[in-house]
Amino acid sequence: MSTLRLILADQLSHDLASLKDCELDNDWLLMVEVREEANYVKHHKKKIAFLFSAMRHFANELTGKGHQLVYTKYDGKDNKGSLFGEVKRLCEQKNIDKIILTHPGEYRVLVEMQSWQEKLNIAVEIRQDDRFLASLEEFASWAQGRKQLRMEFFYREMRKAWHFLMDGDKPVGDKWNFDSANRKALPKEMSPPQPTKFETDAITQEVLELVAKEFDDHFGQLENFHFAVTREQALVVLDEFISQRLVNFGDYQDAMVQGQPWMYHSHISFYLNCGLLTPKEVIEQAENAYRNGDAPLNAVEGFIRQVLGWREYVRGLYWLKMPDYKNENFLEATRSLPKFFWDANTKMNCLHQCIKETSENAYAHHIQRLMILGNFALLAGLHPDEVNEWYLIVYADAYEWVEMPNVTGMILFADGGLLASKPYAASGSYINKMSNYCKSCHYKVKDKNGSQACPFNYLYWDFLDRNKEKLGNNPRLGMPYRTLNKMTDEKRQIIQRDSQIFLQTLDTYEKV
Ligand code: FAD
Ligand code: DLZ
Ligand code: SF4
Repeated sequence: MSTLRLILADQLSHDLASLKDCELDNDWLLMVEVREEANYVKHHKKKIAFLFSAMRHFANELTGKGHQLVYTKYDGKDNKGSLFGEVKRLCEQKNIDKIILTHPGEYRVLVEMQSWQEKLNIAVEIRQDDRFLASLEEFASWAQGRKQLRMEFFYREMRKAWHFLMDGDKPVGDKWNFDSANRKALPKEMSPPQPTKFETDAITQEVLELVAKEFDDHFGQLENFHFAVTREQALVVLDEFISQRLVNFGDYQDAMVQGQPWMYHSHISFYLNCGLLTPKEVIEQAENAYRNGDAPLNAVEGFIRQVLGWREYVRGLYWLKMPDYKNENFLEATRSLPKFFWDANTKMNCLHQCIKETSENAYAHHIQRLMILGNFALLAGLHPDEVNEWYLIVYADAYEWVEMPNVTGMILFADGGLLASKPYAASGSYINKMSNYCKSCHYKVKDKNGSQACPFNYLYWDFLDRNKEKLGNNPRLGMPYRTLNKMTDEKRQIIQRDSQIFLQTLDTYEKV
């Protein structure tokens, strides 16, 4: 009798919970490329290529360590097309009396796994995913009894619990948060370094050909694939971030520059989320850079907050609130996703640039996802289901546990303020301050109304006006609502008229 241990595409870690206590000669490891997972949303071509290549490399490492492993390729002749189908097939072929799994990253996969014991009549053990720094129980106990689940307070607890960036029981620098120093636009003379790129090897080449053939109708470009596909390569990306970019990460964290999709960000979310890097090692390296005098505190604290704070927090929130979280739509948004989210064919230059780069790279940095794409989705009242699906498709780091709280909670305020204390809504002047997109735009960022005016300008006020009943009492929106209330009726009507014309044109799929 032996044990089957299934390893999912985002579980590529040698010290994975379900690999602990594995008996080399007795147990069977299973990794599968399946139609169900690759098509339940039509993932970006680069995302599929990245995961399949990283899976194949990881499988080779495991067999190199002496494991017995069955690997099902996507175009394998007997591929059953689903996780369950492949697990069942192996159970029938080998003498399996137990299945060991690591907790998956998506609720639908967990529900599926929980049905296997009964369906197969074989014992199934689902182990906690201990690659995260907060267990689901720890998050739930932090959340219990709190009216508001603010990330900032969770993050402080995590700093203390793990003793990251602490001097005794005090935060280094005597402050928990250095965000106020992290909102600079990029000076013209500065040019961020190129991202770390890798040549494709024979394994990746084979996967690229497979993806070109099988996923031709999926979003995004496959050309210029340069992601890391092994832990060794992912460590190089991390090293280069720490030595070349971290120093400027804080200052320019919110900056956007046309033609610079990578900026001073780390580009490690792909690797953290699929298991090639661990959050602990990433945080330790960043802290060491500060302690060695190689990076300033605002950069290091800002970076650690993303990984130790936001990343752990959104995971805890997702599992605490699922499955209801999926149906949240506090602002009752109903509009369909505009076609330009797929083809970048819009006269709004900020959106055009961010969608084009997303298509090319399966990546956009945080402030593009939040303040350009997300801000537009919020102001235009796009339906949470469609926005969630789009974000899950287009980014190579997207799994529901991290994508959904960022979309439903952070950008759409669809959870009514569970995650964010106010909607991240902004007019064109914010975008103009933090980027150079407006300089080459068809629309005029300084114009507030009329056919030439930046649509973000009137949509911003129209959004507040439309949602006054639900947002008017939010203490953090006091200022804009006071300004709105002081506007003349005529001004408000002009805002409404411009917004209606714009949104109706959007609905007809005409170019805006
Ligand atoms: P950096 O800017 O260098 O940040 C360092 C790390 O911090 C990231 O690698 C990531 O692991 C973590 N991090 C930063 N912000 C967040 C956050 N808000 N939530 C969780 N982790 C965070 N991140 C994903 O990993 N997958 C997603 O599907 C995803 N969808 C998003 C959707 C929206 C609408 C928004 C606003 C943000 C989303 N993010 C997502 C968070 C963030 O944008 C990405 O983690 C980041 O852009 C990845 O690039 P980077 O590795 O260069 O990050
Ligand atoms: C995203 C994805 C894709 C594209 N393909 C596979 C696959 O073929 N096999 C697999 O095990 N996982 C895949 N995944 C990831 C899953 O859909 C799912 O998001 C995570 O495993 C949840 O933890
Ligand atoms: Fe975007 Fe408005 Fe600036 Fe154009 S003018 S780039 S639409 S913010």
